[in-house]
Amino acid sequence: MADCIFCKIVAGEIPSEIVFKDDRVTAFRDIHPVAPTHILIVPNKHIASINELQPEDEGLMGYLFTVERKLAEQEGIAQSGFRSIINTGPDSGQEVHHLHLHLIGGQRMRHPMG
Ligand code: DGP
Repeated sequence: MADCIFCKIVAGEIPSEIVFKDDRVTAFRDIHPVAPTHILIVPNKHIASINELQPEDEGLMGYLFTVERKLAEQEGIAQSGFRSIINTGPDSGQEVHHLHLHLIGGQRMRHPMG
């Protein structure tokens, strides 16, 4: 997608601190971290949000979480715990319309549901 900032990061056209990359996904540090570890894991192919997922994306979505587990171990937060967030649409506050999994950890967080 020509105007997608995360497609440009995947393509290496915009600099970012990439922590993992292969033929299916790219993971890089969030530009505005909310915790000591804040990594975004994105599919290399453009998918705007969960609303646009197709049946053939099932394996890819599972793989995003496999990469997240490895990165949590790499960051040393697998045992202390971490939060996984995927925002979808206006009410969630989704700002970038390229599906991304937030891996957030390294500090104690308040429960998000009140
Ligand atoms: P969301 O609200 O779920 O769409 O989160 C978008 C996240 O993307 C937000 O935490 C900030 C991050 N972000 C936006 N632009 C850039 C960028 O150019 N580089 C990096 N590394 N992160 C970005």
